[in-house]
Amino acid sequence: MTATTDGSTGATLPPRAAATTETVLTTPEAAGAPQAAADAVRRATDFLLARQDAEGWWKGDLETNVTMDAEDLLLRQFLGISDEATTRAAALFIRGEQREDGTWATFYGGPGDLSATIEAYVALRLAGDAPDDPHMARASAWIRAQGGIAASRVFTRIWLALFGWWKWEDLPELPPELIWFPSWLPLNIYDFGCWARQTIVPLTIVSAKRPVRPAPFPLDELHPDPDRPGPPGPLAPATSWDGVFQRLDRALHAFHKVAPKRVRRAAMNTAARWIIERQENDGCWGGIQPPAVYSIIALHLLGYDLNHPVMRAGLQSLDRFAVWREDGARMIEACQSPVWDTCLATIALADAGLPADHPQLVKAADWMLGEQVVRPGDWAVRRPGLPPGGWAFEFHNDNYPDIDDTAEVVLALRRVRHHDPERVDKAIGRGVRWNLGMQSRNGAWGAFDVDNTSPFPNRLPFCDFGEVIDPPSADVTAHVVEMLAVEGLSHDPRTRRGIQWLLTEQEPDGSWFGRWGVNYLYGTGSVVPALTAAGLPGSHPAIRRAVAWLKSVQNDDGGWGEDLRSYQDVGQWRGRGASTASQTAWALMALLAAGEKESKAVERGVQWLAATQREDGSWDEPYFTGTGFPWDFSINYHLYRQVFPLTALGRYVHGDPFADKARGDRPRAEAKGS
Ligand code: R04
Repeated sequence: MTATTDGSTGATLPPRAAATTETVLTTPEAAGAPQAAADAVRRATDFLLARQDAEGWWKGDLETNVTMDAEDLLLRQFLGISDEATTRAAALFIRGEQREDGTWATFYGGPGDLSATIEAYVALRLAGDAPDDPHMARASAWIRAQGGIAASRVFTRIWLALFGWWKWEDLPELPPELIWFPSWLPLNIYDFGCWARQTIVPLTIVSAKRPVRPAPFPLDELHPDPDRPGPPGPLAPATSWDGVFQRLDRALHAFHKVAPKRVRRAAMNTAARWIIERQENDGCWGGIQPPAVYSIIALHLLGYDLNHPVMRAGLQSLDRFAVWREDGARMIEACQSPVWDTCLATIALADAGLPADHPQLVKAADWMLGEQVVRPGDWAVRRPGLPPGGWAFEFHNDNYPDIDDTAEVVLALRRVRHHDPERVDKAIGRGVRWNLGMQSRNGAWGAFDVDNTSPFPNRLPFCDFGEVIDPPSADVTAHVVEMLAVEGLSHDPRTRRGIQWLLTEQEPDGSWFGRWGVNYLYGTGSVVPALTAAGLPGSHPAIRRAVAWLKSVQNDDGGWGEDLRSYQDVGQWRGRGASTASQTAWALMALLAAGEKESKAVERGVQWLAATQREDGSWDEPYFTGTGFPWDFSINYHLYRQVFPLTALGRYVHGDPFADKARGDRPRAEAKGS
């Protein structure tokens, strides 16, 4: 078990949230939960209302980890466009994230992460920090002790190979000819989750080109042995999957040497066209930072000048991922969350009791209506006949609307009284039809694609980081089921299959796994409200088991928390961790949906939220409660601490918003047929 910055060593329960909660536990509990909740709702409402953009959206910072910032500096170095001000500001941020032991983690309080620490270290060297500066020496000593560069992930070694700090031959191969695989062939690009697909296609070009720019300094201090590790160990048996894919990688290395130049060139050109076709209006790719970075490098290697419109727009889009902080530090967001934040904020404000025709809610609805994606994207490869109608998470991501955002936007739009109800109904109808069309074979829903469940991408030695497929998950499926229930489709056979799948996914202890939020608290907090919205009574055995589980993991302080280590060590950490505002809210949302309003557990949870709220109506939340890829990539959504407590407290005060509507089964705006 690894020590963390807050000194926790992995005992059954970590210490209570540091400074943040303790300093504000001043509200007298005498007021009673209902009064405390009403006061908290008022203050949280004001806080949120004051933070809406004039255009109607909300957007909190999306905080991840320093690999984003380090790779941004490495990209600039590679392209020869580093500038001193940017480097200095990024270095300031990276330095500020280092911990006492010299490491960087990928989430608050997490263990040192080798790849992140290597990338951050190299970025600081680019910024001029010397290897024998104490903070640098601590980092490199730790890196060596962990096995050095050789033990880092593939992405990290690719970045180092770009400067000759690692050998291209010692990286797994990924050939550009992949772009020609038809969509029925295993390992074709549509077998990968869309984020991996958008990352991999440009990287096939980079790894075919094997570029090496002059290293600005040596990096010997990051190898445990200056003579480098020898070749990798013996091959796994040819009859095992590992063995098969290792041999495939060897064959691809051999192919790299003999691939006819004209074939390679043609494959890379096809890949380049694929990339350019998917560039968004604002110059980014998929609304996420990594594909943009790799796409720019790939196109550059194919001869695109930095002044080419595609490149100019791409580089400019990268600047928009930068958040400049008051202290002059520059933080790179992996992704931006305006649509997600706006639908969640709209729901929260409606739950808080704001009138449905409040001008700020109408404004939010107007903005969301304008964001609906009206043209096909990559999802249409598996659903060619399905009309578009989803919503994406980001400002610009027309190629990759997601099922989760679509469900939540529909739920949000239903909470607003808009002056053009027909327009809203039409938009919702298209969204509902799109989500129904994106149901996977097993009756559940993934985030971006249908039946994205191939076992092969994960086997590639290249894919040693994160998730590379997008199989259905309980949290997304729950959001869709809740939305369909509110649309009066509780008894539709498609909804029933979703419900059935959710019931089979329940863990023996009564919880559900959280794919896109941490973790069983997110899964359970998503599924229980969906099941009750769809008409399951609070007395249903599945709901009772969930309630019992939630009560069993409530902290002594009345809140709930779940450490990210639950993704690694379920036994120790499932539902366990320092209380946080968003996770406490998820537990409360489930308990309230299950009819537990009068329970002691709910009262104590509400009191915890009320007591930890700050003067200005906000909550503090250093802990990361969002998930990009379980364990490998975690997210601190800076508005989660606000919107979920407001929803939970609002529902405590005003009751279940769908109490009468959802359980009826009158179809509303759904476009029938299709
Ligand atoms: C919360 C539910 C909405 N939706 C999930 C959206 C998450 C948005 O944030 C991110 C999404 C990302 N994808 N891929 C990456 C990523 C990062 C985000 C990504 C990260 C690292 C690397 C490559 C891709 F912050 Br390397 C989809 C369901």
